[in-house]
Amino acid sequence: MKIVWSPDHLGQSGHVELGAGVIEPGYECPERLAYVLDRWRERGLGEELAPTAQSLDVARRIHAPDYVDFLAEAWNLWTAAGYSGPALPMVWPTHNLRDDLKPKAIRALLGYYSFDGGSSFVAGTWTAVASSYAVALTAADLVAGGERVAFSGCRPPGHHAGRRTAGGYCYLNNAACAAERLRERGASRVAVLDLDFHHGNGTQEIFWRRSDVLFVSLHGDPATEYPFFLGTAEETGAGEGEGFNLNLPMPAGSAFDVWGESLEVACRKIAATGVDALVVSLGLDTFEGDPISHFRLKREDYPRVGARLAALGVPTVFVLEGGYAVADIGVNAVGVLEGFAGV
Ligand code: SP5
Ligand code: ZN
Repeated sequence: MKIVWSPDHLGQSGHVELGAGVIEPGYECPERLAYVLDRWRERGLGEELAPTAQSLDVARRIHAPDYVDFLAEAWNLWTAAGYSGPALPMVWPTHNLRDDLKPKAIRALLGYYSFDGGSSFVAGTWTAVASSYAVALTAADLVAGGERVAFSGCRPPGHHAGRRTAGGYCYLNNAACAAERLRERGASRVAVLDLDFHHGNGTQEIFWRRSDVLFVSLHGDPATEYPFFLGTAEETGAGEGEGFNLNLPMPAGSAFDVWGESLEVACRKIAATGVDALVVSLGLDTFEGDPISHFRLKREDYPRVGARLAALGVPTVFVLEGGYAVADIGVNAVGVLEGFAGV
């Protein structure tokens, strides 16, 4: 198996997030990928590749082009306005405010282009975001070129990023971009299976009206779990996309007996739909030791997940999403991959 990753992820460091009653250091930290790489090497899983140069064309189709331009410029606009320290949004165009009024001030644009205070900007954010995107597209290219499977060591993650909004530590939606690349390289239908603890609201939004990309997500019930405002079972897609969105929310506290059954439902949906390629949004925040999430998967469950996914028999791109029990993320991510490979 091949892993694609870039040292440019290190630019996303020193950022902060707005939590419940606190602004605190980002849970989504550089050590996360270091632990994955350590474990990858320890287990001798295979070759490490740098991403190939990627234009932003796919990002500009998946996202609003002006949003992509904003991500690239946000830090420069912030410092040019005289601010220092991480750039956090503070006003959002929600409910009965107008979301078609595009303000000029950077302190307002941050809210125009986000849905929460989880995705702040520091000097190296854009470099890291662009590298994370290139990592996912490079892995998709490997699979489009005939590899059975490839792993994208993405940082920052992507599945909360919508067409025009950052949030939940995400900026560009790496998994959605990988799916789009697989489509462009000849797959007639692709599934994105989101295994992160949190609902992949961004990916759902992006493919909501599309029948060529099936979105299936296992996650904590939005009644009590982030991102709260999307992810119920009755959301099934619209227009052409009706029937191509499947949400499988589960109560906080769910362990593998419950979660594994949802995985089975998800896999049957994917098999019944018939897809030429699979993108797995691989969050490891389903782990029992995760500090911000509330499922109870154990270390020994992860290889079983990988084995079940391999049984679908579809070329697969894994994309790293969440997972904040930093010292365990490597063992758990590599556990999925080893289960997939049948090691
Ligand atoms: C990619 C991904 O997994 N994003 C998750 C975003 C979750 N954002 C809300 C987290 C709130 C953390 N506050 C916890 C405080 C405990 N001290
Ligand atoms: Zn998550």
